[in-house]
Amino acid sequence: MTKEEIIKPENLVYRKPVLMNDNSMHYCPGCSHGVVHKLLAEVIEEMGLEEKAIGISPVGCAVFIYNYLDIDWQEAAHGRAPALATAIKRLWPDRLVFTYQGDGDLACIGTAETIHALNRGDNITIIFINNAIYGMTGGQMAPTTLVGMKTSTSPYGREIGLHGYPLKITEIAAQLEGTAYVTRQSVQSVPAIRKAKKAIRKAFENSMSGKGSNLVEIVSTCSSGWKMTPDEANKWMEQHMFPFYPLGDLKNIE
Ligand SMILES: Cc1ncc(C[n+]2csc(CCOP(=O)(O)OP(=O)(O)O)c2C)c(N)n1
Ligand code: SF4
Repeated sequence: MTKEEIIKPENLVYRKPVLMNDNSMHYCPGCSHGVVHKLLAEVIEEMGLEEKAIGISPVGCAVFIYNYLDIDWQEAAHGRAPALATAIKRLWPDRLVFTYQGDGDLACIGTAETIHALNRGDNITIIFINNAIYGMTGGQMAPTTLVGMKTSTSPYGREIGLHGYPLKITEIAAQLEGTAYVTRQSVQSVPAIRKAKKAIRKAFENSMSGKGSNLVEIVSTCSSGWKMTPDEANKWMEQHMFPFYPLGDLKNIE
């Protein structure tokens, strides 16, 4: 009897996406990165784009994303992923080209690349993981760090007078002529994960049909950097991140 015959479709509750290989992920327990990786794999498979997807991997905790999803990847220097995505999409217009970036990568080191790539309206998607700090390097303050939030470089909390205001780069992206779809999602619960998956699918469909550039922000947790348990981090995110970074579509050009 084959595996397919043993696992009858009516009995199947969950199947790991084929694009996700068996390598153990290096993320901390409760980290949002792994959930988003799974959604990317599911959407790419469901769209039948396994052979057409090219991801640009970030510098940050998700630097090894290419070890987990079996699609084509190109590594970019810190912050430069959107510029690289532009080049790749122009060379291969029939490919699904997306970047995967943290907030330090996208909203600080690569602010210029992010804004100009989105404003050019190239048919790319940016997946933006906003955990409000620099996770990989030890939880330093990022442009997205909330006012009053303690980090390793703002031990008394972010102060507006000293550090300025948190940057809502997704709101800026929604103002740009080149963007087609700009949305902010999260992955801390089953309903949230379903919505995030739909958002990624829409962005990828736009990228393939030539509607313009797309930004999907995922408000995320960094349990290690925030020094919380995974459960505490999810609750903290809901209480503190969501009021400042409200979820939902900011722009959707049909
Ligand atoms: C130009 C440059 N500046 C700084 C670094 C060091 N660096 C590597 S990862 C990282 C933080 C990444 O944070 P983020 O993009 O928010 O991703 P996360 O780790 O939180 O997922 C930094 C500052 C670098 N590699 N290159
Ligand atoms: S340090 Fe933060 S972002 Fe990095 S793997 Fe751990 S929880 Fe995830």
